[in-house]
Amino acid sequence: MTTWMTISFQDANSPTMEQLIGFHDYTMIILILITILIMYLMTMMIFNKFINKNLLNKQNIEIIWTITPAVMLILIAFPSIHLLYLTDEINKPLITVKIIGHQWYWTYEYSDFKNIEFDSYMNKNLNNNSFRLLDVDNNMIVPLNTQIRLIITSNDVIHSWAMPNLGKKLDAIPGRLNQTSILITRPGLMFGQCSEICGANHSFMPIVVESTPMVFFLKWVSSF
Ligand SMILES: [Cu+2]
Repeated sequence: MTTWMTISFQDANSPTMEQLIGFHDYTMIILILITILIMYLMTMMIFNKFINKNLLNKQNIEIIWTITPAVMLILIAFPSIHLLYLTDEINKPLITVKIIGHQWYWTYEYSDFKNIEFDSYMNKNLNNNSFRLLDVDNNMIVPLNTQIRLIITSNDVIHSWAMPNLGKKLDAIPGRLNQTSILITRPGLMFGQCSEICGANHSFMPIVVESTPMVFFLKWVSSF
């Protein structure tokens, strides 16, 4: 984790997040260009002598300032909706992880493998290598470059399972199963936090995803 990650996006660890960052940059370019254009026009209005009768009210100019913003909105809306539905896609997952929110910890279930099930609490025993308020005792370990289905629910109040560098944030709602899928393209640790105000210790139920090659994942699975 670097300082830059705390003020902007973290490095993308999944194709979804790469696309989201690309869309953010694309939208920001449009926003900056609009801002510059509007500031230029407003400045020019101040120094305008208003000697041209067609400048403020005429059929042609009204068509221009109606069509242009509409085109700009379409240029933003279409990639946005495309990305939204792409993110929602379940791409033939190989394994399924069930994530259950509790006040105030997470439970992970791997029902594909002889009922692996464990709780994930925030780690309070800090040393020089730990991240305060972000480390947990049991990481959610998943294989690399594999389509993984996430089934997210809650046992008490609404929580939200969020992993910024995968571009995922899904509510954990009691009595309801929410489904999404992830594909992790880089090995290592990923940090996230519960993103729904869920009670007194809301800030103390962090999420750690550990992605590892399939060989090591299967070795971890067989250790249960
Ligand atoms: Cu929570």
